[in-house]
Amino acid sequence: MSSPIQLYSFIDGEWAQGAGDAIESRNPARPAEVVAAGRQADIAQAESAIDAARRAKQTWAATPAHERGAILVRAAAIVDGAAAQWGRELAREEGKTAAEGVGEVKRAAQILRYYGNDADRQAGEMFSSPRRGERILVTRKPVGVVGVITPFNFPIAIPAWKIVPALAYGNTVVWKPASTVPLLAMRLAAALAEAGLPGGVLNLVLGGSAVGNAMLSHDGIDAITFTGSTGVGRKLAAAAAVRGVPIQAEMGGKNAAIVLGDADLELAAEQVMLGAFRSSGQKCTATSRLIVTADIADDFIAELVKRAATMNVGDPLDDGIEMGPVIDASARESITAGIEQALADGAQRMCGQTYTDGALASGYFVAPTILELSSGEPHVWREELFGPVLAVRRANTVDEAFDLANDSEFGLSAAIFTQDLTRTMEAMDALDVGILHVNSETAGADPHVPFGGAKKSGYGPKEQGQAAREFFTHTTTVYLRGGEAKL
Ligand code: UN1
Repeated sequence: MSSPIQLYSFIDGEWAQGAGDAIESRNPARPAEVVAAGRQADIAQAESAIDAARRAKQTWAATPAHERGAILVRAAAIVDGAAAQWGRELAREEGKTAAEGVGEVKRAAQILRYYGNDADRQAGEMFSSPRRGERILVTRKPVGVVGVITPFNFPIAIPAWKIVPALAYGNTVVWKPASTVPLLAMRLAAALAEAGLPGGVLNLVLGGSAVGNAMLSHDGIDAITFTGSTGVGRKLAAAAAVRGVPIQAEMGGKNAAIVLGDADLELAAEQVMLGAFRSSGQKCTATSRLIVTADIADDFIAELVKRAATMNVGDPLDDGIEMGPVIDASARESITAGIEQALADGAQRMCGQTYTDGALASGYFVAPTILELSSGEPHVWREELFGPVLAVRRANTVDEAFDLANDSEFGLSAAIFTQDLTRTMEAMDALDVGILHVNSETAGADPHVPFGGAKKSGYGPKEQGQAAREFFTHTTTVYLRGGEAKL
């Protein structure tokens, strides 16, 4: 067992020993193993990080977009080069498989490259004017200091897709990552520092909710971007509204995959498995509900149960492992309690035993679980368990399948499996979601297109692509007119 890696915050361009309580991350597959350890920042350090970001903001905003972008592209190369090592560290700290961890680090590099190259593409817009001799320009400026609060489940990709556009468009950042994944946060900050990001432009503050609250109540923060639980997101949104600070909050999902009778069932089974169980179901875009038409239901459910029951669950760093643990003991407890509640409500467990001995019992493992519901067993159908649990219902008609999919307060993503163009086009209209996949799993997101949910999955503007530019900049509309020519 290697000794724990020392943790630091990164404030005003310096690595800083925290002055607050202890912080450590543990390997969720082997909870006795400490991955990284150090001290949290205290409130005074969080405030000095905000001050540093404020001092840096004018110079960074005035730095040509080409130069800002070049730093991000350099950081992309550093992150790419470290993908094999950091991906395994990610798997060790968060619990997703090493292949997913390496893929996630490469995705962070892709995000750095995309925004590094996008920064100088478009500086605003120009319109004609109803008045002679005039043009109307819409220029874009950074909003200022952005507070970034990120979750555990994508320890480097989600921070990248918030921090990188914020920086590309000229903002400075104060970032509080989830306290379970501080090592990967340090890695991303180090890559940006090594790439030449000036001091104070990105400040990493390790800590718990006290640090988040300090950011929320500080006048120096001009905007907040958050991804995490619905409960926390709503509290942050309320607090930001009181202070008049713009907020972007990505929250829960209860995403449905719909499988129609004419679908390519081999493809559908493969994709539903990936959507439900990759990252142990810990994605806001994971497939947690399956709606299958009655004509194929018996065979399709049996096929999924066969695949889930034989999945290779274990230490994410071992070869051939398909699913690792969930993040910590409280996640395992709440997911297990959700399964018990579903069974008490009348759901039928098709697969997913409880691990009672060996490494799977001592690590935070939850077996891939499929529950068939006879009607709307309320808890498991509506609440996001954020674990490897798939709730299945049968539909007699396509319309009923669409109604069941919409039967949720969330509307992040959905998937439909069919070969029928007409049904696909109906689904595009009928399904109330921010992201719709046709014949692919409910998870996944590209940096150049909007990401975010309908209904209560999100609050405020969406992320990524042009949507990111909208959130991280504000516009000045300039009525531009000359005078009488003198020369
Ligand atoms: C993905 O589906 O690959 O927290 C990304 C989450 C989402 C990101 C999903 N904000 O899971």
